[in-house]
Amino acid sequence: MPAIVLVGAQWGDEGKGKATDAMGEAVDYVVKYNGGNNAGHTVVVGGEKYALHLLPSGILTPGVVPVIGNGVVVDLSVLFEELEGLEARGVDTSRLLLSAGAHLVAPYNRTLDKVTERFLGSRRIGTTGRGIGPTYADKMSRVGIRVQDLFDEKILHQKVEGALAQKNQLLVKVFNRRAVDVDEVVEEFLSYADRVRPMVADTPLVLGRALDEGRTVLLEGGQATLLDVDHGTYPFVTSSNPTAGGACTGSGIPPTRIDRVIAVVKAYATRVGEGPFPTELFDDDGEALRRKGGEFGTTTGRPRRCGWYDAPVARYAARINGVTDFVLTKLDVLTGWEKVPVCVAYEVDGRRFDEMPMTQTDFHHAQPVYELLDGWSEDVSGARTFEDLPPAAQRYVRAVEEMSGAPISAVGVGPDREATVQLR
Ligand code: 2SA
Ligand code: GDP
Ligand code: MG
Repeated sequence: MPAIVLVGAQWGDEGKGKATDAMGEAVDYVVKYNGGNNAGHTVVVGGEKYALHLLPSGILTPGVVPVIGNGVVVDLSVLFEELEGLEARGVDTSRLLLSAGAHLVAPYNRTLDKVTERFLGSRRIGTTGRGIGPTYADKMSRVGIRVQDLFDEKILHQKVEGALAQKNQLLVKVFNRRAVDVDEVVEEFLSYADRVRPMVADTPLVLGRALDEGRTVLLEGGQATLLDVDHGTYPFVTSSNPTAGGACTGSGIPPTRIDRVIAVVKAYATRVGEGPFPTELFDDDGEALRRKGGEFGTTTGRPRRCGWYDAPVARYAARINGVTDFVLTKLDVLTGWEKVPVCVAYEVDGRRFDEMPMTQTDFHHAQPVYELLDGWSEDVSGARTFEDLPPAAQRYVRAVEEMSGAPISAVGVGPDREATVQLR
């Protein structure tokens, strides 16, 4: 039975949290498979606003089993802070499962993230400063600490010692910081062990069995396609695989079990942090999109860079992820423009590119080629069927669908769970 992947098509903050939450009772398990508390999902339920960072959005739906997969990096202090915050608001968090294979964000990796960014100066990535990059680097270098290590003090000590052998040299000699004490780190990790124990599970086994029993599993991507370490705008990316392939490695669910890949795409584009963004606006239109769309980071509060819809980016996401359908979000934010530009191709030093250029250098120099679509002035936030939308908004939806390489199955017209137009 079905495993469904849900990914971001652009640079993140497309509204994946709302889209996951909206699937609600139709799913039995919601699995976060990449990233950590660099993610930020704002979900509005009945006027109540929830900001989630590390927990899967499915935690808000009664009956759903939320799962933190092996591909996630977990900051335990944030995990418990977030759980306590939800419990205080009456959310039942007792069903949460945590993969024994997930990696832990060590305190020294938070420090390294911040000092490395400062060290890079103008070449910085604009990370969230949550230690995500250094923790994935440790995983790949085979000096990472995993959830299961919390239950073997001897191994934990050995691993922390191993990880710090090189890092302390770096911290002291390059970054002019004091060395980190192995025992202090081990003690901090161990202080969480008893609370973590009941939620730890062999999640690939649990999910495999759930699929065998006919349950529906939703694999929820953090960040987005163009922030993917392999397929994004490297090096201005996060250090994991938010794309559909990452859903398999980050959860233990094989590709043959995936039936549907939904990509969430905003009706315009935004980006946080550094890196190329061809349709970025530096004028009043950009400011208006930011204000009307509330485009500020859920995790760090940073203002998001804003620009027009980029169809080559959407087509790229459709191809890389094998998208079966798009959820188009925030159409309501576009109300009020007489004409809405949509990027249909790029021009790079006099050459036209209909698809994403192969090299970063070309993408950095890409100038958008715009088509102007008719705008609308009516408030669309009350629309619940396609026919409720004004004709120009209908044409906008159909035009971007035509350009983006997969059908649109739903359109978001407001932050609330109900503010959605179902198309199929
Ligand atoms: P990191 O911290 O190593 O993952 O940063 C690397 C790049 O990835 C970007 N990134 C994000 N972009 C958009 N949204 C993200 N989550 C938060 C949100 C962001 C926030 O939902 O609003 O609150 O600032 C996210 N997480 C990582 C990041 O900007 C770097 O470009
Ligand atoms: P995510 O990281 O992809 O989950 O997205 P975020 O939650 O970081 O950012 C999306 C923001 O847009 C949140 O504040 C949502 O409440 C809001 N949102 C989602 N869908 C819509 C929509 O259709 N219209 C409007 N106006 N806001 C939306
Ligand atoms: Mg977000």
